[in-house]
Amino acid sequence: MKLTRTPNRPFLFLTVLLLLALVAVLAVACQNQAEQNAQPEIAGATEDINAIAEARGLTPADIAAAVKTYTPSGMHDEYYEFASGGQSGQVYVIGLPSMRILKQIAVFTPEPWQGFGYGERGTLAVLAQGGETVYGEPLTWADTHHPALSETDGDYDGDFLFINDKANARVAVIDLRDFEVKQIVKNPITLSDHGGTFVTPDTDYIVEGGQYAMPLGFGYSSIENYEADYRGMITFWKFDRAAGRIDVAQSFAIELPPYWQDLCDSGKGPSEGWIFCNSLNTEMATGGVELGNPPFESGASQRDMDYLHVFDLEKAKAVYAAGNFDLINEFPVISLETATAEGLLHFVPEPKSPHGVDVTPDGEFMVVAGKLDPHVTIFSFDKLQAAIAAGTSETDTFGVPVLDFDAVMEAQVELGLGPLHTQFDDKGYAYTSLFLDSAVARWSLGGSADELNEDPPWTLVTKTPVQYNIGHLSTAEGDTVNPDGKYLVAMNKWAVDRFLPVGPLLPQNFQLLDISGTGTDMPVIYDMALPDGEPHYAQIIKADKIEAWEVYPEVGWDPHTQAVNPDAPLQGEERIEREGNEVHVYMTAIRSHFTPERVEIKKGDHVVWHITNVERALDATHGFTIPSYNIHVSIEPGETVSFEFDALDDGVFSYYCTEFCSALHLEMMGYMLVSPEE
Ligand code: RUQ
Ligand code: CUA
Repeated sequence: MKLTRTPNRPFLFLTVLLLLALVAVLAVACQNQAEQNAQPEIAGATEDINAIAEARGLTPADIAAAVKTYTPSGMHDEYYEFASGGQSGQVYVIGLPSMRILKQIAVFTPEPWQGFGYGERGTLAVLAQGGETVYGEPLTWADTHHPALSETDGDYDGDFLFINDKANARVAVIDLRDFEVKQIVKNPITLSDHGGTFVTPDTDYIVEGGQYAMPLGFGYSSIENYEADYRGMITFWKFDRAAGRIDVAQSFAIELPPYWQDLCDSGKGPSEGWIFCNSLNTEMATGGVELGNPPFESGASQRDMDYLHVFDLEKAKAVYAAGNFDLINEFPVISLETATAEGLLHFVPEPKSPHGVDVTPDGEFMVVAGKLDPHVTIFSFDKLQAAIAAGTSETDTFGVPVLDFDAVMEAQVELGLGPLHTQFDDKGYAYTSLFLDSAVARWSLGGSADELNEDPPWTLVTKTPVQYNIGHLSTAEGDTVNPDGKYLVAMNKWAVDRFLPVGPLLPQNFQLLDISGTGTDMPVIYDMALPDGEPHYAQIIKADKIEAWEVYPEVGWDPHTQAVNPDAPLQGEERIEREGNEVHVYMTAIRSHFTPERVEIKKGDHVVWHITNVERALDATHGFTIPSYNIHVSIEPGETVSFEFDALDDGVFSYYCTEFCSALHLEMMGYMLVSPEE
């Protein structure tokens, strides 16, 4: 056999070469032919497009929408959209205009693919930072709410993303170099939040506003003591950009009346250093319909006006720095009394059961939408300053100064039913979601933005119906001092008739609107079903602002320290070390094997296992699991992960790679042999 095979090798090689040459010649010939035929083929394709459109019942507007959004294979999107994943506790990363989902970032909830929360020490430590349930178990879900991109000079800088958990009053920090969550902080004085996260224009602070009033610090008090003992709050988390972490030791809160603080926004430009938050239930309704009280939804909607909370953050920082605060659960809280005495909190009446407050890109105006008022109300920052300087003798029940509505109000624009949130573009337009009308309203701003379009200031320009019951909307770079316009995403709460039926729980509907035009030109150009509820808010950033790593910078990288792990196993240094009944496994992964391929331990051992993916190739990720141990990790190129467990039972456990990384991926495995105790 040997003798006959050897002489045949050159012949085989020649045959293969000849075949390859033939293929190349044919390919060139085909290409030439295609180039010669280019003209007739395009004409043919146009006819086909019409035929296809007719067969599918597509209108010219549909074709235009398709052309605006279709992103051929290999072409990248223009924008990233970071959308909260609602009850999934995660964040969605979506490309615009294609609306393709690029990633789901694990934040508050275990996520199997990324191995987040499945044994890996670093991810378990991040999840544990989020605190425990009242039963002492770690929290493993969240109601992710408002993502906020970090800003420099009021513009998204693409470095970090923050998001709050409404259900448990937590805030998370995501590093956009590797799109991984690095930190979760639990609010030390309240259980749920709503008005977060919002950043100050240089990301010095991350704002977390409260929601439902309660005794601060979690204790019990009878609801009959609501006015005396229940309180709202706002927390200012200091962000340490160099460390990429919230600096809890430099953070503080302000005690607020037991109204329900709602959404907040940060001042910018002239209003930088000021924070604005809505409130509802200034009636201080406490429910108890069963006792003959009005139910919450009407009890909290009696008054025509609630209070816009206006914070002077510079003053608050000075009061905090002077140590003029109380400690609740060891967390600094500026009392309501101090806040009032120091003049760092003012109220402005706002109609009616307000929801969103949004500061215009020039920082001159604050736009408030009242759910039960068909107008948006625009307040002037200049007028606000004048009113604060003039002073007022009017106060609320708790002694907080209340400014005169007419003195601060600049304009009101009637838009329709159920206005909620407002975003902005580069043409001097504002866009407000109308929940009850199921529409997006475009209206023109006044002030310095007035010159950017032909429309008279403070007027409704057009409305585009959306499907259905829109909550938030987001425009490209819409929360910055410099919005792009171009696209708007309507985040609809109901989908009803938009998609194939999938049972009683329907997908959510993100709709993309083209807002590059003016006047009434504002079509819906894409419907995107999202298989998670309730994706709440999103921010959209230019793609070129994100500088994501392709692979980790060096082999042995620990994403939780963003540095090389000095104990990372490296190629040639793989080993198993035993100290008493503690065993350390130092393993490397590369296509297509783990080293070592056999790990022999004893029943009862405590095992600490480290794996480095020594690959430097883009996308050469390996996964790792040991059956029945509930361990799963993802090891991206350069990364080192560690996990630990007790070998509880003797037996034979085949560990293997869970990413289809190579042709011999199925062979990328090994045996953990646990021998019975001696
Ligand atoms: S708030 S849908 Cu929970 Cu963001 Cu207005
Ligand atoms: Cu590594 Cu499959």
